[in-house]
Amino acid sequence: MEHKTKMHAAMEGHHEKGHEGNMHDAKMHAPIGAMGDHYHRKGEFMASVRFMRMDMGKNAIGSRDLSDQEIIELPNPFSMSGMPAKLSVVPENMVMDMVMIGGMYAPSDNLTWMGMIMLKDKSMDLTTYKGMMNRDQLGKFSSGSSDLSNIALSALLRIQETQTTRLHAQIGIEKSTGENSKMGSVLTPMNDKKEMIMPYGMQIGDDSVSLLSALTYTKTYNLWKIGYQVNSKRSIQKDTWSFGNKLEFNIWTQRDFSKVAAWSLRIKYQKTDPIDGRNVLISAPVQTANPRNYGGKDFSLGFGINYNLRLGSVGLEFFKPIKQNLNGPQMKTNWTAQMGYHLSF
Ligand SMILES: [Cu+2]
Repeated sequence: MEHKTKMHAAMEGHHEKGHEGNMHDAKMHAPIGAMGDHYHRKGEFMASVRFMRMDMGKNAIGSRDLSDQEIIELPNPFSMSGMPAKLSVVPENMVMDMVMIGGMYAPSDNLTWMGMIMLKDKSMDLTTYKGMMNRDQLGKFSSGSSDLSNIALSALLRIQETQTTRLHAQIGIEKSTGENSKMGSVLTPMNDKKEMIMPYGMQIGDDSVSLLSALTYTKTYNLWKIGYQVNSKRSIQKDTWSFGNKLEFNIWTQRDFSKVAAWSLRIKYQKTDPIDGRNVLISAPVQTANPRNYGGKDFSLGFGINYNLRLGSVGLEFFKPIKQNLNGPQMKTNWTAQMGYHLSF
């Protein structure tokens, strides 16, 4: 402990008042993917940056896997002139990268402000099949979008705190700032290239305002910590459509395995509604053009590590779905990874 810098000591002291024997405590922050998991002491600031990657691929309806051949037998709900009667373009895989830059400040022990800026990059590979007759594969193409996506501001309110437990609520507003009708180049089932508005899932924003709310409880048992969080994001104002409302339950446990490091295990249950509303210009013989083919329920399991540096701390977390129940034909999530850095002062 003698090597500790003044700032490091001050920061940990603030975080863990009354835990003199536990100054080097890597579990003071929840697994890196959990948001709004802690509040601060009066006068403290925290800056953080997180990177997330989500990898999706293979299609399913509910929890039943679908081949491309099964997908192109499904009806195309948009019967515009010249459009095939069946789905003809199949999403094969998608990668979403996200950067989150966050700041926290506590004007009092009972209130912490938390602000966040999110940037997203989405890319997808698709296969196009002939619209009718023998349904041969015509080719593959990719599309992508990238932008500042959301800005959020929340208040974290301390409800109850003891030597070993903390209970707090979050209430906040999130504004979607990313474009909601970006164009992309598509290989059509007529075997030509066409510029079209990309389907909902490839849009960075939905131009909506959402209400964020959460309740978090943590309890420390010496080397162990257990956390529970329920959080939701609900759209309260939208343009013509918005991404579905979300409800999430989290339970995590963390254990110190050295003076500066802790591992974590997190179980997450998430329920996402289909897209609300519609942009009539988004119509193509692809599953992602149908607002009902979004959302579902999934259970996933995450493993993570938090590590305290001399200045700040780093976290890593890897998630794998255990069970997914998807609304309509959709790509499944393969895995999600997050890494981040926190600095309090
Ligand atoms: Cu913080």
